[in-house]
Amino acid sequence: MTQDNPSKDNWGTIKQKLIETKQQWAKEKRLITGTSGDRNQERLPPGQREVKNWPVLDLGIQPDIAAQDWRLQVDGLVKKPVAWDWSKFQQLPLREFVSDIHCVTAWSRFDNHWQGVATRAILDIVTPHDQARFVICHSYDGYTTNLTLADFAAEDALLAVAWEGKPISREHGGPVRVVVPKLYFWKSAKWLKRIEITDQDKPGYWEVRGYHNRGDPWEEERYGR
Ligand SMILES: Nc1nc2c(c(=O)[nH]1)N[C@H]1C(S)=C(S)[C@@H](COP(=O)(O)O)O[C@H]1N2
Ligand SMILES: [Mo]
Repeated sequence: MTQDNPSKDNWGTIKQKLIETKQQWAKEKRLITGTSGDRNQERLPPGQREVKNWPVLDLGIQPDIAAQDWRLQVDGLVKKPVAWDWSKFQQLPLREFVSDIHCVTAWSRFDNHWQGVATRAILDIVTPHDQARFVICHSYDGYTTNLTLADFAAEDALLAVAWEGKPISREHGGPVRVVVPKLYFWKSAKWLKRIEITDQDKPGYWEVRGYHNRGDPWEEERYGR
């Protein structure tokens, strides 16, 4: 990859190359160490290295959503679908969370302090039907990612509004992004727009491009099904 500082009009091309590179990694099964880690013994999952900064990864679009235009829809197989605007969303209970980030491109970042709404609190409000098994997250940049309802409902999963005491920046997916710490970070949708609860799995942006359907870092579920 080039060390040059790309000019603004090169940005789309550069990001396209990044997407192609990541797709190529899936084909070549890059970074696979072939081991599984013990999440109770080691902090770093297999094949990962710790970084102190927080890298930005996206598809070349960083949506800029004004508070008055922002909506979050939660729908599908639920008893009470909702469409919150910013002021309604503010009324949900905020909690503090601390967790590590593990990106499939091999960087991990420890001890991120988040503030946000527990995904369980969201599910309690909308109340999924008994047939519900999957959650599809849809974002303002067109990105999607799929999770099982159980993974989405993990006790440490949240819709984050703040990181290290400050509102989530636009580049990191603000105003609201998902954080599911137990899975690779591509499962954590930035610029969240819609949470679809379904009985059918729908592989998302990276999942249809060779990335693993579940993405557990400790099992090194980087690629494949
Ligand atoms: N909406 C959206 N969410 C996304 C992505 C994206 O391109 N669009 N990229 C994913 C990937 S591959 C990663 S590693 C993380 C990166 O989040 P960060 O830029 O805050 O580090 O967001 C995930 N969520
Ligand atoms: Mo990623």
